[in-house]
Amino acid sequence: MNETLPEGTLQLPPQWSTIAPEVDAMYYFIYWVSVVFTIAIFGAMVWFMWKYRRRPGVKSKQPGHATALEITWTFAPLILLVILFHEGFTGYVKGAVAPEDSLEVRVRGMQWNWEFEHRGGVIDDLNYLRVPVNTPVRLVMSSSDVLHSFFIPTMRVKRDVVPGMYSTLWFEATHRTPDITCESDEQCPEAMWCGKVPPGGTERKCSLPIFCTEYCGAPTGITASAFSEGGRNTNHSTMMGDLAVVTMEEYDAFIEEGPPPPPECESADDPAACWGENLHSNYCVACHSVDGVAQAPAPNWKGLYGNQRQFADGSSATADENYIRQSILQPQSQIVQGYSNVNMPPFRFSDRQLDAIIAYMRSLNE
Ligand code: HEC
Ligand SMILES: [Cu+2]
Repeated sequence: MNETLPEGTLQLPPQWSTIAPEVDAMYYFIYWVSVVFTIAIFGAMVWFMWKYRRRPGVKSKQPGHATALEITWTFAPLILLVILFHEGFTGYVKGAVAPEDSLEVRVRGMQWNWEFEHRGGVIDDLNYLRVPVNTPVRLVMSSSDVLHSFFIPTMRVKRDVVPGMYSTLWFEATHRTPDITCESDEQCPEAMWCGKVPPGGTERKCSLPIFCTEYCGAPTGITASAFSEGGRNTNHSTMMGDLAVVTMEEYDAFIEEGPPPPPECESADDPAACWGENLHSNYCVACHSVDGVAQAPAPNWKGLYGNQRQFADGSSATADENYIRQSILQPQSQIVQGYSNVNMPPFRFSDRQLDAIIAYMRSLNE
């Protein structure tokens, strides 16, 4: 991809979204109105100070009434304010209401990470958002704990993420982010930084920054210096994310395949089982043990694969691959006997991830 990237101005970062030119036009309009009025008002003040300065022998006269002048200075600003309101309001509505055909991505803010969930329940690596280029994307955002605020400067979007309610915003990216590996921010194009290693990758890449602009709490004893060592998201001021704009084909491939396996599993003896172990420790360890002993609050995984299962409704089945898939995707379809009082949440994984979990379960039997 050799397309030229947008450039910023002295005051504003490059325009990466379709709405950015309008936002900036509004900004500059208000800016220049302020500049002109500041100069006019201060100029008039200084000029009057000089013109009507105190002089010996000159007595001040009572000012008379100037109807034309009074009407002018009442209505001229009024018209200006009406224009400003109209422009601001239509712009706001446009930014608030996503186009019908928008692609939807769920965003969850939590202390101190962003989690992104895509079509089909595919959850990407924490703090990593990928969106297709030239496609309106609607973010449906919620918070698991406190008030956060989602901000992408280059897209000109920002909205509070409030506990107990959904908030939304949308944008359409106009350029694909170039593939540049990096070690420091200076190696990246304007307004990009050297982001984290993309899921499944091995090297850091330039990305567009995502910020949380709400003061969403800070643990004691952790400093922002962790940030400079590449370790982000250790407290409020480092609650950041990386945005990658990809092509529609790349995006679809990602949804199809799901997130790639962790790179450290590539060299493992059994890469699938390694990935499955990784998933277990991320999503399942709270309930499922793998030591063959603990049976609460959920069945132990050791010895599970290939075993005969008894269900609460009296039926039974062999724990083969199909059964395990079904148990993960629709846990309530067959409840294991003795476990009717704990509800396993439904998980949505890609086929590759499900295979990895099954491979891990099998490896536990060896
Ligand atoms: C909140 C606790 C909880 C979590 C988290 C959880 N499970 Fe479960 N799981 C259960 C319970 C309880 C059962 C038994 C009842 C049932 O069959 O639904 C169960 C049953 C299963 C079974 C069938 C086991 C058998 O003995 O036949 C499989 C397979 C399974 N879980 C896989 C997973 C995977 C994979 C994950 C992580 C991605 C996971 N579970 C996360 C609670 C949990
Ligand atoms: Cu936050």
